[in-house]
Amino acid sequence: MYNPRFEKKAFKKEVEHNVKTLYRKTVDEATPQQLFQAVSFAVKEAIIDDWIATQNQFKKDDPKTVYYMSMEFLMGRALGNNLINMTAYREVKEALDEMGIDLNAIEDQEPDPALGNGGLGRLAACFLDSLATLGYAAYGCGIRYRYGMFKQKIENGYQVETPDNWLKDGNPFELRREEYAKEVRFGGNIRVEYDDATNRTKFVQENYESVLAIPYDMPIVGYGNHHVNTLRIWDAQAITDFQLESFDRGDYHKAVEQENLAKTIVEVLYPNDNHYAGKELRLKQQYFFVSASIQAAVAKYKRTHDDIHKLPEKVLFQMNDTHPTVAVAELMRILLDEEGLGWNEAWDITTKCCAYTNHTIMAEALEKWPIDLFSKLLPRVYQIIQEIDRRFIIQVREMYPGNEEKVKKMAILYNGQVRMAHLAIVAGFSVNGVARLHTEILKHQELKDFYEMMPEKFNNKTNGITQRRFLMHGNPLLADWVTEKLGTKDWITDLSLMSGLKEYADDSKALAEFMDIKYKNKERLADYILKHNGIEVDPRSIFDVQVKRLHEYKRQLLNILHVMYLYNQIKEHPEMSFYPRTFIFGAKASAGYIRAKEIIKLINSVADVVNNDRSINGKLKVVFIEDYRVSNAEIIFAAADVSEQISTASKEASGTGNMKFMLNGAPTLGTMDGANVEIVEEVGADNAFIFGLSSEEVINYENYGGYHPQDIYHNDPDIKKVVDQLVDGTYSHGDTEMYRDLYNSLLMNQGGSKADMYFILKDFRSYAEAQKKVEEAYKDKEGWARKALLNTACCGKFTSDRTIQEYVDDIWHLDKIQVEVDETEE
Ligand code: Z15
Repeated sequence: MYNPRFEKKAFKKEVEHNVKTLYRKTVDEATPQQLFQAVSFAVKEAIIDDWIATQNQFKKDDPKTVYYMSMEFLMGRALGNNLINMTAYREVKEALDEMGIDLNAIEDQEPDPALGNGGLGRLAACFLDSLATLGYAAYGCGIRYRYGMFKQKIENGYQVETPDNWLKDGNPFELRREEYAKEVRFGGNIRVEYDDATNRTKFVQENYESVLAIPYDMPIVGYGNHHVNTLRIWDAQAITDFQLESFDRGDYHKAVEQENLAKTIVEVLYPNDNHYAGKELRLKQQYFFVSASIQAAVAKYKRTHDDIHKLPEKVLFQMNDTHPTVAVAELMRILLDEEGLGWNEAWDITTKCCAYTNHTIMAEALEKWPIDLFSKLLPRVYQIIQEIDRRFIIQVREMYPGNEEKVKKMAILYNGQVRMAHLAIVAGFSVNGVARLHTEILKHQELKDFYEMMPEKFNNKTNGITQRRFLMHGNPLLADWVTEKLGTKDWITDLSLMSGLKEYADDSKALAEFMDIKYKNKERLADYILKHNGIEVDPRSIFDVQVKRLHEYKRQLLNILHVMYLYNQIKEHPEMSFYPRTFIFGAKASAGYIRAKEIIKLINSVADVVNNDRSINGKLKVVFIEDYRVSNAEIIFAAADVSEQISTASKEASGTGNMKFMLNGAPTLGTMDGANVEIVEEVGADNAFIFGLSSEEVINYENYGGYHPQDIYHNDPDIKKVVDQLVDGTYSHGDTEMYRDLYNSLLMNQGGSKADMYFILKDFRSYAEAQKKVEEAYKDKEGWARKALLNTACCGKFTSDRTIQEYVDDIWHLDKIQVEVDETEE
């Protein structure tokens, strides 16, 4: 792709100009942050041209557009990614080199926009990248949190959260678009009026509070196609700035309240992943961005179309989990109350515009809002949900006469709660899971009743990741090697071509090159760890990595208990052969998730003991990487030898980290859970290390009991020893209480939860055996290289380009766009 703005001379001039006008400085005088800003504005110049061209193309072609509604977009840094997708990374790097500026250092100045927690938010970001690259019209719709995911510090082994003020220096890529502001209303009451003129009942919201939603647009650059989509994130502003003075005294108080509402609503991202906390402010956030986004989408449609009934031909709302599900009722409200449609017409439109993705079966993640809270905050929306529920229940009764059990199980409103998943399923035309196994579990367990009643709605879309960020940007050495071996760059937009690497699986020279690149990436990570943790790790050791949110079902505890077991083994049998291993962890725990935080502390305590024990000759190292986030993830995936994907089978809906490791040549050590199943299918069982209970076995134990962790504890002395070490002071300077809760969680039923509910002890032996196999396999250098290479070669399925194409073909039915630009050269 040619872009004259990236010609070295022009680009340098632009950067100099920006430093001058922004900061009254020369390039030599500017700080690294100022240079980052100046470079970013130069890149933005080029992006804006394409952005305008794309919007013009939309006007011409009038394509169907997907609105990807998500509380989270975990974008990661924009500068490097934008340069890559503009195919200008190399030129710009060289131009900056000539100015004495190191692009890598400049990139490091950019804060990670961390507007997400984990997999769900990062998936949304990968999807936007693929949508633009494939040339589809798409908006990401979300919230411009003032504070994103907290920054994690480790102090004395404990996680400490500090605020992430990511906007402090300004965000060079965003555009504030005041002219598209929308009003969003909360609370008050609904007055019912009869309008004689139209013969209709009108519903008027009164005594409400409102805020002004102001959109900020961020460009989403497609790879090499001049296509630039938009991530639209909403800021909140009080509507009453002026009213503070002009309102009559009586409303002063309300004006202040509205100020506060505006301030608090977008203040901070809730740091829960896979967990519903039921906070009122969270529901406010949901309705805030959903209402603004839907108003904007309908308004945009109406600017060029006059028949609202045809909305579904041009507009699709994809709901990323239940978080934005209030969208279905909001769209109904707009169609009924503002467009004046009747119920049936409005329902017909809504059910053709809305689709829902389910990302979890974890019970504690299900959103069930208390009706009193919900109806007070969103009185009109609640009325509409009541009517949706009433009509749905009639249908259920028709289909299952006399079966009131069904009604109870399936109702949207039940037991004083609004069940958001049921609302999404009833009002959407599509329900999809995120990996084959997950979708099967939805159909046959969690959402069985709905699947039986409306099987046509259910479909699977196995997740994917973008190779542009996680190979091209994160692992340039391997990216170049792949291009050289395949003799083409086309894998950048067609990852299935990676299978061409299979022909090198038995080519010693290629295998050596592959592992040499891995080694260099391990050195890069070792430098990072030394700089950030002060721990020296040996890049010749096996880098065994588990990076993801800290959650009990993901079983970081199993991993660290196994490290404790290995340490015991080495101590007990000093002569035993043992291949040096570095266990690397990275994980944030939700601020209120006490047990997760205990696990972080345990990992750090084990690290302290093991890393400082001279007697084991550095055979074992444990590293907890602080503040795991998109930017350091890119470095970590590139350097991994082993990908730990060890969730309790059935619990991880898909996982996407697993795919990033695979892409970078790290075999999976994992359970048959989520997308691991499909990874093994692609790469072959010989090139993965699978262990543990199957999802069926887990579900059977959960339904019928029969698992007694105490038996394992008493019968397996090695297991007993590590479990006891939680409470004998080994890792706590003699404190026997520090890890008592973890100990209890493994052996005792507690309140609602069963002893070892994630089957850690049950899977321990088979995990240890799989780990032993990893070690044996790694000792065979070429054998390992072959496995590693085949993982990269077989990852084609897991590109988000494939996932998005499936969404387009089966659910969205979007039209492809070809952005026309005049390329003066070429
Ligand atoms: C989240 O990150 C995921 C699911 C959720 O319901 C919430 Cl609230 C957050 C994750 C899944 O745990 C993970 O398995 C999946 O790969 C990811 O969403 C994207 O689908």
